[in-house]
Amino acid sequence: MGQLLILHGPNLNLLGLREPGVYGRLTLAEINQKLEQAAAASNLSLRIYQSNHEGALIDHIHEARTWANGILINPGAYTHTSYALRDAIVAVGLPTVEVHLSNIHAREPFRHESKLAAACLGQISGFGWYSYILGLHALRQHLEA
Ligand code: CA2
Repeated sequence: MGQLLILHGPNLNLLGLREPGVYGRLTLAEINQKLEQAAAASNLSLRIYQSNHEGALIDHIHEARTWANGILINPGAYTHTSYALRDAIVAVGLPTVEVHLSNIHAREPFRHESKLAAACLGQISGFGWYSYILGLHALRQHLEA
């Protein structure tokens, strides 16, 4: 049994409503439902949050120190800018996987760099909603090993 923090960053609350060609047709609630199904099958429990605010995301990472075994995060555009999120991940020391719906390396040059990736176990990018499921399994495997 493990407990994971699932964090969705800015604008991901709009999933399914706009830009389905880039981010897919599923809403955030539908992605969360798929995560819950995958977690139940793997004997994991999840606490899931979305925020459009960098500080709120950092607060969730800090709190995770007291209860979580790992973190799965889609930092949205903060991926490319936030040294503060990277520092928070390093500070709590929890195994963290970075996920993206789109393949950030095949998009605009500013999306090719992640400020967080080096602080994470790894990065999964480009598989749509399934990136989250791959990330969850990667964390589970890490926790079991
Ligand atoms: O591909 C991803 O998961 C991203 O993290 C999504 C971010 C983007 O800034 C990253 O470079 C890659 C953007 C999320 C925006 O979500 C929207 C959803 C619906 C409509 C518009 C934006």
